[in-house]
Amino acid sequence: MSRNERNMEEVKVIGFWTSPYVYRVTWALKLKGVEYEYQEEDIWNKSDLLLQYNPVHKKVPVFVHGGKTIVESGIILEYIDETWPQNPLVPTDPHARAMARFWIKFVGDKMKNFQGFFFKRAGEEQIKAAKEAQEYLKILEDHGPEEKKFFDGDNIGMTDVSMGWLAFWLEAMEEASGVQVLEANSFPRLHAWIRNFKQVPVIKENHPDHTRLVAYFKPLREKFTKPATT
Ligand SMILES: N[C@@H](CCC(=O)N[C@@H](CS)C(=O)NCC(=O)O)C(=O)O
Repeated sequence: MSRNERNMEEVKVIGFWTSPYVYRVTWALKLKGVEYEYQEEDIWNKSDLLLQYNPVHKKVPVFVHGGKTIVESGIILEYIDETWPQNPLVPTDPHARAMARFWIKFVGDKMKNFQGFFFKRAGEEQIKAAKEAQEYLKILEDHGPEEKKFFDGDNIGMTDVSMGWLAFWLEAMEEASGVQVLEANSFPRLHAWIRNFKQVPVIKENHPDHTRLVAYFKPLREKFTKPATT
């Protein structure tokens, strides 16, 4: 099968509306202008289809192209960029590519450290977790774009879409928990990046609704922070 024929095959994304990992994939497809079918999954009541498509991790996103399945958002992003080379999402320079991969992995691996404060009850534990989140945010701040608009340069790229949770999800978690970690004074580069990111038409037109996200997070937080009954 030629590359052209393969590219024309049906693309499907199985996702869940609150998932920043799913948005990584749908943003990338939209930035490339690739048509796809979206199927909503309930991650709290997983379908047989999800278990069949992703038997190892049982998570979304699941990406299906021409009947072949790929899971793990970072791997899906690379596949998308290789399969549809228009509007490249990673730099061509091998070192810059390696660095982009490093940051994407860092953000994915450390998600628990960034979000810990949200899952802690008010008090010492929460203060500690908020400080930890800020230490990790500081790492991104120091690496963040100084002269360029985006992590990946002058144009939005794979690192930017992978950091997208900072722009929408973190804000909703802060509101739902009443704890602010990403203060404008301490994180000026990240705030500038968020403004630039939100102005990209594909992002502006496709993101989870803030009010709906806060309403989803509030009971979730209550569930996780409820004192254990004996
Ligand atoms: N490393 C995975 C993480 C995906 C992930 O954590 N997905 C969540 C939704 S945000 C999920 O499906 N959770 C269901 C579960 O953990 O059972 C990726 O990058 O795709």
